[in-house]
Amino acid sequence: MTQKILAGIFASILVAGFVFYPLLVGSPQPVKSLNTEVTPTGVNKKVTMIANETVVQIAPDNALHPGGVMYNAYTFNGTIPGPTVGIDQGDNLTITLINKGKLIHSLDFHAGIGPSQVLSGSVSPGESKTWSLMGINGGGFLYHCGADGLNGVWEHIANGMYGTIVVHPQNEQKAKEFAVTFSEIYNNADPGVFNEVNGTGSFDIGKFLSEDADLVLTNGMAFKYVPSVGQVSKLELNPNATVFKVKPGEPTRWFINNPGPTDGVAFHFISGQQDVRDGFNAEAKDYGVTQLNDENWWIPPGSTSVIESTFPEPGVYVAVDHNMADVVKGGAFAILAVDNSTATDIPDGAWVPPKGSEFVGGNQQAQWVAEYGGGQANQTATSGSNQTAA
Ligand SMILES: [Cu+2]
Repeated sequence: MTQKILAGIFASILVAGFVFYPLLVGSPQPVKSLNTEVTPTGVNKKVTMIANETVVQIAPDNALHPGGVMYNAYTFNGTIPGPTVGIDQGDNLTITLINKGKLIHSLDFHAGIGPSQVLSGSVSPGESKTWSLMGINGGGFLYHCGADGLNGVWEHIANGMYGTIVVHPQNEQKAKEFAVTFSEIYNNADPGVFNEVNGTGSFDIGKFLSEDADLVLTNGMAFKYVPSVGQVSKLELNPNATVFKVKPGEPTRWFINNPGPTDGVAFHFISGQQDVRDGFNAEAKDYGVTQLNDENWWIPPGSTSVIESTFPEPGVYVAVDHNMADVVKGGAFAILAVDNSTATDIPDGAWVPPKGSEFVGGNQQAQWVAEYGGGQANQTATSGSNQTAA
């Protein structure tokens, strides 16, 4: 009997040894998760995200919204959306979340796997948190505030706390890249689409629960990239709009992010078709091939789709959320295919830190243009470790 007990104890120690072996000797290399095995690149990029409550303009002054629309937003780094973060497959990303606001905020990075990598946990006003995640699977992913342990997460997302993180896969093909986030606003100061808004608004939970959005933003503003509609009878939508520019026939890649908070995006290029590159390929080194030559791709809330396309003829193309109510609310952007487009003519808010570069995101777009304005923007730049963006 004693021998059986002793044998049982030894067997338990042996099993425990196997179970805890990785903890005792450190993580084995390469890193495996789900269907992907990736060898770490050794590159450690750093990004700082500052959470705050900020008034921002979310619609231009036009006939639909006389005087424009101001809103009591919640933001990362002062803008809706927060900065687009870019890393390569196998890179380590160290994130510091600093809470300069009056409310509890947090972060949830869909690019990671496991709570220790994905979630910051609640960060109180005046406090900060630093943690790391590894980019195992390539793709575009949403990040967003999770409020205080999900308590109020709907309001923090509805108020603007989200952004895109791109994990460039190992075998990613070169293309001109853009990030565009479609999102809804539920504004208690907005009496309706065609009425003047009564001052600076805030989150309207009644409109939110009945899915009655006032605006659809593209990178933080309705009609941000749409100067006007109408060929014969013209309606000015945004005199300050910049449009996307591409060369005719040039490969382009679009990270279309939909944080919601509740509505999907029926994404379509007018006069174009698109390849949907969601997921990951069998070798786990490139984007998947979900649909080729697709006309319209449904992006549910909480998701980023990777869309590739070329625009063969010179001229104007328009990307829309093909739900027409969402077009009225601002969910569209214009693309001009023109020979004099350059590699660095990326509109405000749409820049993606390129693969193999030292850039992480944040406020680095001007620095990137200064370094690569000669047309080398999508070429591989110097890789390094400990790259930082605020
Ligand atoms: Cu928050």
